[in-house]
Amino acid sequence: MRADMLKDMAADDGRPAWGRDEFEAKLRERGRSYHIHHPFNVMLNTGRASPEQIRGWVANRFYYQIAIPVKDGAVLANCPDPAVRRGWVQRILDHDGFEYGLPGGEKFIDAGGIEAWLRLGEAVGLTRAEIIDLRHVLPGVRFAVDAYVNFARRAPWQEAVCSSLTELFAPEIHKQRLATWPEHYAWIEPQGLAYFRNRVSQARRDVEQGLAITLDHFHTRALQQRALDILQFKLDILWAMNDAMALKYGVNS
Ligand code: AHQ
Repeated sequence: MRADMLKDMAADDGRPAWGRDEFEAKLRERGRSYHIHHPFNVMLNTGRASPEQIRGWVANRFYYQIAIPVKDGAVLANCPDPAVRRGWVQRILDHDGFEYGLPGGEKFIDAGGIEAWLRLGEAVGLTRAEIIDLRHVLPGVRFAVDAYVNFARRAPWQEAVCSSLTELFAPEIHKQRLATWPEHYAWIEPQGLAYFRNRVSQARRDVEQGLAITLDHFHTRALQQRALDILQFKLDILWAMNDAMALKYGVNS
């Protein structure tokens, strides 16, 4: 968005800004369009998905997972504040992993979330090669994910931060998978679900920083509406990914 348009939006449009708590409540209200409610996800988490539908979901969501560190790198590149970057960089480590030397020459290695997602893929019967070469990624998934990365590259870094706030609703969806998949999909080795276990706490930590920045930065009524529109844009990205998968793999009723 052009600077002059942002300036206009920053101008008070006459309506008073919402208080902090009310603004947060308005953001949380958007959870009603979170993809936990998408028919494809409801099928997954109520045990009605076939192995082929689960494999399709894992292979397509891999494209989203590998985009996250690239998106977060764009936020870091656009953000001039070292204190913000210090918190935000953790997201890249969560996904790409990290290692550091220990006294005595040993190394501590955290393989990261993308590796955990590959292990989920193997646990549902995909090969690492067919996940990594993206052969299963659908056009609608690719375009939705690319829209997210390109938004983060071009938008003011505070808007990219705001777009990550779909994670307000993420702990619930990860906990739902952990509560239902072992019972419904006993054929998936339990250690394949490690990614979801790790994300429950990581998402909560992400949201602490992302929500604080959003509540601070979007301080006029017009900017608060902009924040809601950005959150809806990202909710639509997650929804569109599920639409593409539902069309390709079907939704068992
Ligand atoms: O595994 C997910 C993840 O690492 C992230 C990062 C975050 C962002 O920066 O936009 N959003 C997100 C999400 C992950 N998993 C999704 C899921 O349904 O498993 C949820 C998604 C999100 O809510 O945005």
